[in-house]
Amino acid sequence: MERTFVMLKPDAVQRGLVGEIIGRFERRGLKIVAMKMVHITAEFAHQHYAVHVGKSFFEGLIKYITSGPVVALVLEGTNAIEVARATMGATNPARAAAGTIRADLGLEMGRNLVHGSDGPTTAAFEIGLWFSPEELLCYPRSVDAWIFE
Ligand code: D4T
Repeated sequence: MERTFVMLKPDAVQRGLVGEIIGRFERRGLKIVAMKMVHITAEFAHQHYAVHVGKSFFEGLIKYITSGPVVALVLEGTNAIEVARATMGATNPARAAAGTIRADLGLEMGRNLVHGSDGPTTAAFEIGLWFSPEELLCYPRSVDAWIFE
C-alpha cells in the first residue's frame, strides 16, 4: 500500500472547496491516514518548496501558499501517488483534463487549489516534513475489501 502527501492550498480553503476536494479523493477509494489544518510560515514553505528555490515563480508561490490556512493530508491506497495526481490534473488548470480537480474548479497555475507528491522520494520527504509518526494512523475500513482486491 502506498502513501502520498496532499495539500489543499489557501484558495481551496477560502473558496469553501475543502469538502468537495477531499470528497473526490475519498470517493476514489483513497484512505485518509492523517489530516490537519495549518497556517504555515514562510520558513516552512521554503522547506516544502525547496526544489523550486531560485525559479521565477518561487516568491509568488511562497506568498500564495502562506496567504491563509491550508489542509494537509496523507492518503493511502494502491498507487496512491499516481492516482492522487491524476485526480488533481495537470499543474496548469487550463491544460488539465476535464473531470480533474484543477480543470473543474480552477483557471490559473498560481491558484491551482491542490498539491500532491510527485514520486515516492518526494512523498516520503513531504510526509516526514508535515507529520510526526504518531499522527499517521493505521486503521481498517469496513469497505476496504470492496476497494482493494
Ligand atoms: P504542486 O507542487 O503545487 O503540486 O504542483 P505540481 O507538482 O503540479 O507542479 P510543480 O511542482 O511543477 O510546481 C509547483 C507550484 O508552482 C506553481 N508554478 C509552477 C507556477 O506558479 N508557475 C510555473 O511556471 C510552475 C512550473 C504551481 C505549482
